[in-house]
Amino acid sequence: MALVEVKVPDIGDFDEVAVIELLVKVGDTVKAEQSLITVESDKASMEIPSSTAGVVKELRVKLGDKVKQGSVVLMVEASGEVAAAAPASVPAVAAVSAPVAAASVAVPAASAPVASGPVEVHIPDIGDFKDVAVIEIFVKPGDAIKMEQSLITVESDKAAMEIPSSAAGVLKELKVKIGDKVNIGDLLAILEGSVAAAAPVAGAASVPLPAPTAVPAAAVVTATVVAATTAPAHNPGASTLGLPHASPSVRKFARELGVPLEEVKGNGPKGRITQDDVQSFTKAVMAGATQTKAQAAKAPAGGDGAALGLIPWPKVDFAKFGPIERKEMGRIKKISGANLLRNAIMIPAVTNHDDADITELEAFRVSTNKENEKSGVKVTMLAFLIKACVAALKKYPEFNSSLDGDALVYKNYWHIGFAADTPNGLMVPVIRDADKKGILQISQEMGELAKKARDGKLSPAEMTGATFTISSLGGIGGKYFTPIINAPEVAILGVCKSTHEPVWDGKQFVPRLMLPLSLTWDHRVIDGAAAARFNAYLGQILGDFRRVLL
Ligand code: CAO
Repeated sequence: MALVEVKVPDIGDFDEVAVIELLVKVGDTVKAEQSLITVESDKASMEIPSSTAGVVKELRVKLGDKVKQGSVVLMVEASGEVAAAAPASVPAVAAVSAPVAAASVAVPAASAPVASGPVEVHIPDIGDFKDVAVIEIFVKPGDAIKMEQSLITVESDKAAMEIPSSAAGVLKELKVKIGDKVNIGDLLAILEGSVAAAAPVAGAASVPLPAPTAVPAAAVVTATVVAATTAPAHNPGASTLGLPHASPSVRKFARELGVPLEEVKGNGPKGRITQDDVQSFTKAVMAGATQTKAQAAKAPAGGDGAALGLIPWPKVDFAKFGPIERKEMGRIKKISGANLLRNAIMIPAVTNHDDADITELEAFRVSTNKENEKSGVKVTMLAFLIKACVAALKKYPEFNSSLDGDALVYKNYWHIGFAADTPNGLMVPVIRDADKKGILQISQEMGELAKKARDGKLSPAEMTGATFTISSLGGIGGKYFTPIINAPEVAILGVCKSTHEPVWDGKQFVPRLMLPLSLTWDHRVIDGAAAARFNAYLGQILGDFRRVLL
């Protein structure tokens, strides 16, 4: 059986296009017309199909390579079957429809006469496609349009392509809207102003479509053949390649920013990824609110320190010193570990320790629980702490803020997160609008959320949006600790077990129930004096809870 070179066909006006996907590998059996690679210009994505059936023996291109007409894509040991519409004499290739369209929308030569006044821009020859949907509009009336500037994206179930303007000028009127179906020759837009046009102008000049003869004959012949295999990447209904659903310009934009498009959620029609989606994703990554998969893979919970220029993490063969057992960490531990590491490294955090006298408050709590025994709702110190923190956050609003670049975002809501110890690791459910809730309601919600956390049933909504977090180890023990801030919050309160201590009342030592408080704060936002005041105020409230009402 003969070895056949499969080459890039006539792809119209495109000189060099980048290989963005390899759809086959060595050893694969391919059919005639099966797509082999996807190439992309800034105006269209297209697949290069095989003109022959057989077994792939060698790949001659790799991702990122630039190819053009005649470049050898791969070597196939042919089994005899060839693409139906590709005559044996034609190179073993087939052009795709997108380049046909692109070729056909080529703008007139620069030497074309210059016109002024209204100029119609029509949908050019878009190959064999009929009734293609307008899925994206890049311009609006009043915009200054350059020659060749993309005006809209159209999409069939096989390909997506941008339609460039064949003239320059100010956009007076756009004749299509999202969802419209368009065909060759349809009026797309009316421009006004100084225009380089290919046609003599008389009144409302019409910029003619490039003559069909401008399209390479071979491309016209093969377009039909390939229509069936072009760019399912842009077909949201049947994305057989699994490529993200986005227009070529959005792909290019994402590539320039290094954004992995497959990780971006599309908010456009039919889930298409828009430029805004790429921008939002980039912002979220930069703000640390999300990670790309590659970042997550590079930053295991333990971190390797390489990114900080540190010496490598010590690699020790523990088995040398005794029997060991290795267990993979759970998903939650890995995620929280990576977040804690980032927060510990990125935030210039300081911790202030203080004690609050909760003698009376504890007596009140115990009596409340006795009175409410039958209600089934148990009030713990944490519920009072949440309420007390809300009062302190209202008095010192920067503790309820977040950093956004050089600005502080003050939140006029008070959602309090509380760290919950669960079999899967640390989770932080959130009591929303704690300022509007009483102690009993907070206690009840806390009980429910803590149970959900332990059962692994918290929804994302129940774990997000906190403005401040409390981590209480009071039920377990300890004296003080240094909690890590739950970014993008700017402070966190750590609470340990209350104990009776001798306190000097001015005349004598008296036994008082003292609650150890540890407030960690972001020194970029808060200074030491403010932190000391926050703790002191919190202590006053816990010492006399009537202050919450003031
Ligand atoms: N001082 C003394 N006793 C305290 C106390 C305090 N500060 N806080 C709670 N207690 C007591 C409670 O009154 C209760 O006593 P009784 O059983 O006698 O009534 C007991 O400790 C257990 O309380 P709890 O822990 O069940 O309830 P809670 O409201 O205090 O806490 C929750 C709920 C979900 C926060 C807690 O169960 C938990 O998971 N804590 C761990 C949080 C954590 O891991 N933080 C560390 C994060 S940094 O790694």
